[in-house]
Amino acid sequence: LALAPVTGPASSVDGFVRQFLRNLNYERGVPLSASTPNDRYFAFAMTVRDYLMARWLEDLRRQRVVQAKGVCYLSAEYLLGRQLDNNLLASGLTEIATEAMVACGIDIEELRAQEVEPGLGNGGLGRLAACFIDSLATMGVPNIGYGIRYEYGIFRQTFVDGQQVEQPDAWLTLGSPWEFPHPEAARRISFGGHTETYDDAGVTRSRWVPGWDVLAVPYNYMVPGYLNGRVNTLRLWSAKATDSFDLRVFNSGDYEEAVRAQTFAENISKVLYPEDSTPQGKELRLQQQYFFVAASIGDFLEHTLPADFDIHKLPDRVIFQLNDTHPVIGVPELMRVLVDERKLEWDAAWAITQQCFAYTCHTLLPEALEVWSVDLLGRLLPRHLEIIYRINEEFLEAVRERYGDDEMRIRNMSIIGEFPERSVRMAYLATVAGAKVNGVAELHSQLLRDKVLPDFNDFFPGKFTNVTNGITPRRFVRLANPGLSGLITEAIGTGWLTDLERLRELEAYAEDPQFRQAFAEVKAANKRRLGDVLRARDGLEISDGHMLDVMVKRLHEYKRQMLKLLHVVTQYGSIVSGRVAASDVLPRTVIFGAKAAPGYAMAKRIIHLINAVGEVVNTDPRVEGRLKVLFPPNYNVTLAERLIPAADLSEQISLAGKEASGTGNMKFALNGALTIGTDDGANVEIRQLVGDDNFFLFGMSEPEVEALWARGYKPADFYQGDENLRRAMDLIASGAFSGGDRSVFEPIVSNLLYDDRFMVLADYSSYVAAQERVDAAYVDQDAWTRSAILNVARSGFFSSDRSMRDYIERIWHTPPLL
Ligand code: 26Y
Repeated sequence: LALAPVTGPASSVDGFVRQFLRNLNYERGVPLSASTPNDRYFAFAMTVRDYLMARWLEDLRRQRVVQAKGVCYLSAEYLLGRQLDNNLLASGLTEIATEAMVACGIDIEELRAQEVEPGLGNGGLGRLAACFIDSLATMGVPNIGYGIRYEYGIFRQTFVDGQQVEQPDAWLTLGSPWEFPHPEAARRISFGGHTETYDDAGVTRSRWVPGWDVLAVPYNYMVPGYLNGRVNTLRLWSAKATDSFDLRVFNSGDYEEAVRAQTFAENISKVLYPEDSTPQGKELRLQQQYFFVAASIGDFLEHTLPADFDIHKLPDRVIFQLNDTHPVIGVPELMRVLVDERKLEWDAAWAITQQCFAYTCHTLLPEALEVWSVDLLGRLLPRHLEIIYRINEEFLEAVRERYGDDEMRIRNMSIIGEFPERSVRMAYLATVAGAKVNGVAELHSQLLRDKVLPDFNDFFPGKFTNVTNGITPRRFVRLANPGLSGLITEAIGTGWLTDLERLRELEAYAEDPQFRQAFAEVKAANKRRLGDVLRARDGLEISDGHMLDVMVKRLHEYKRQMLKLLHVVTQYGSIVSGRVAASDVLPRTVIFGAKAAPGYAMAKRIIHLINAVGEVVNTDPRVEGRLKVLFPPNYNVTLAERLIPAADLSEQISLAGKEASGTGNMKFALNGALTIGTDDGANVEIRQLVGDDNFFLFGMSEPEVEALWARGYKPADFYQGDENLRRAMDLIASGAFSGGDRSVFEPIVSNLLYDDRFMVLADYSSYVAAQERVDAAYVDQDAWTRSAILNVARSGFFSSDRSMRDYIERIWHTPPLL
């Protein structure tokens, strides 16, 4: 009786109820009658956990016994979203659990609402990591996801007078039922100090004498596969002061100072940096990176591998996948462990290292490529800097051997950049060290090869490859859109959720009027469901019969929320000036969701403008309610799961050549929204698959963008040359959305007129024309629905299961463990 059952509780309503009550009583220490909703949520979550536990322990055992090659996914971000429904789905418990709550007289919706989503990521990159670990578990591929357990995730966004105000995201205040702390497995992570040489049996070696250290405490999370009885592990590290800090507190005369030192150590995992494109070069961020990467590599080598493992065989056991440059400090770290601790020869260590890492790049913006000043890196990680220098020396030597003393090329390829200060180019280090380098969509990978890293592509033929991103259909179709999922299963049976290409079988149903009607009814129901959520959450109303036009993503100039807004202002202007009768405007609700990095002034001003335009447009009686702009604050995974299934139109309108892939674009297509988009990122592949008739393409292509830049881009010419554009810009400049104050949005207007790095004005006319095609198409609801069905049917390629298969085949060589 004292021991937990090895096989988990019986899969029955009765068994679930008993386990739930047991958890409520014994884990929460409350009787049902006195329990809070949070108590009941915890007990409920723990019950789901209990079912998964035997599987998890079994997988951990199996992976120890089999010693197959696995993937260590190194990512500074995991944007998981809520766990409860996902874990219910994966364990096949949804029905039993629902009935069990009914039997207890508990409202399961109230429990669901208790869960705070762990927002441990900024956007696409973090959500991609979460989709990937879901797919790996579902495919039975051995995987550990390693990352950071930030105490505060991405900030909670509120609006005050239309302007973004950030609130801390204290997601752990009430604890989390999904995490398992393992303080006994804490690892000591060192920083600072200096290096020294010493004589090791006649060989001069270098070693690191660190200045201070912290403890990395692992927290484990279950990553259940979908109905396959497999459970992988996500291991996130939390920083804790070591006893040397405690001793300092105890011994020092300066108690306050000593406590400050302790706080300093624990700050490392305190907060997620909310910037997602312009690295700030902040020391704490480098501390975070080294902290989690050193802990993860050490953990894998010492904890996951057997004690007698022959380290030369490391490449047979693991691939460390670098999610962007954030974990790249792992490269010199593995070298340090192999050379300094395991006493391998440099060349042998380097050969191993080069096989154990692979690097995924997620950007094309030059300002987003991470660099660390040599000064800072040398202060924080002196031994790692030495190692980086030696890697660079040997690399440049090889470059010289190949090309001769081509100093220009050498300077361009050096891992150490000289301007504006001496710094380590992390993307170059990753490229030199990685067995493979991949971009995240076809176009992106091609531009990476040809434009961003052409010298490296030339030097390392075959190193560059593509893996187009994907999304998990479990969360973003099955859970987010139960109506559509039911319809699909009714039509083509089960199986599509783990073999998404089977959605192709829906193509025939696009021609079936009954199916089209059912599909349209699901969309309508999803809109009502979204309406309920927005009303309760934000007091916002969605009008009946409106097309839902949705643009949700981080706020960035390159993503061009301003282009969408100029279209809104154009429509508004034509109504109030009387050029178009309100009754002739197709009713639309435009929904924005976007967080701006707190230090990104222009992005915050654009948020302000969107809210200001919404305020005016939504309340102007001349509009007759036919155009609305909604901007629910704090867009996150939970809101995405409601918004995306309700959308008619998906806005993917970045300047061609700037969005590496996009993944929201895939989620919309798979939920039956039509895309209006540029030929950028994965839009290119979406359009190829769904067909031109089912996609609203506009704007310049990437080569056209390049050509216009080369000719000399003058945005003011486009302003002068297009009456609609002029009117829209003038309306904003006139103070129409700022109570007559012309200064508030002037920086936006003048930036567009005189700089416009992302060519909003150049693509404006093409965009407005495409929106007119959208309007015309939407009038024929039945044809629109047919296109929407074809979008679903032809987007199976965008399952993250397929992405995983591509990684396995092209990069990892880690087959599923059967
Ligand atoms: C260095 C630090 C400031 C930083 C932090 C986060 C830099 C970048 C990021 C996040 C980047 C990101 O989310 N990139 C997006 O990755 C998605 C997944 O591959 C792509 O779909 C998307 O196009 C890309 O912008």
